[in-house]
Amino acid sequence: MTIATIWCFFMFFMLIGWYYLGQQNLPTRAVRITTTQFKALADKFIEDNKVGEEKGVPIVHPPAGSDVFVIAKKWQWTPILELEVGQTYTLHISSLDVQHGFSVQPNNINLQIFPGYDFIVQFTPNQVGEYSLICNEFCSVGHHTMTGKIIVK
Ligand SMILES: [Cu+2]
Repeated sequence: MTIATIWCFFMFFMLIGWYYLGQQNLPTRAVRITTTQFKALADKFIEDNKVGEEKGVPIVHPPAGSDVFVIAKKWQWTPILELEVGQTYTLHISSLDVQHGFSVQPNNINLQIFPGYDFIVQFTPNQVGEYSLICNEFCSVGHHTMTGKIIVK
């Protein structure tokens, strides 16, 4: 019992410690926003920075260091981002319907995305290549098809 109790406390404090030591999750801020407001901001961002399209999904190339909007919606991440290596971008991510999970692979970034909140996170891609964006929160029947892309040049 004593060992189990000590272990419980150790694991509990490791949860807090790992936030600072583990570097597995980026610090985020969340601010309230309606889905209509977020969609309007994201649509304007896409319209202003669109450079192409892939299977109906817009590809955007925002200026280095700018604010970047990503929409999560059953079952698609919009848009496809084209970013520059070594530049820091401010990502704004929100959902227009249900809870989704924003997961960038192979980077170890995992964020829970809810409708009604703008999740703001600083992102600096440090390697050239194509990053996969997947949903890691079950969001009903098409969940497994919910993939997106970040292209780093
Ligand atoms: Cu999902």
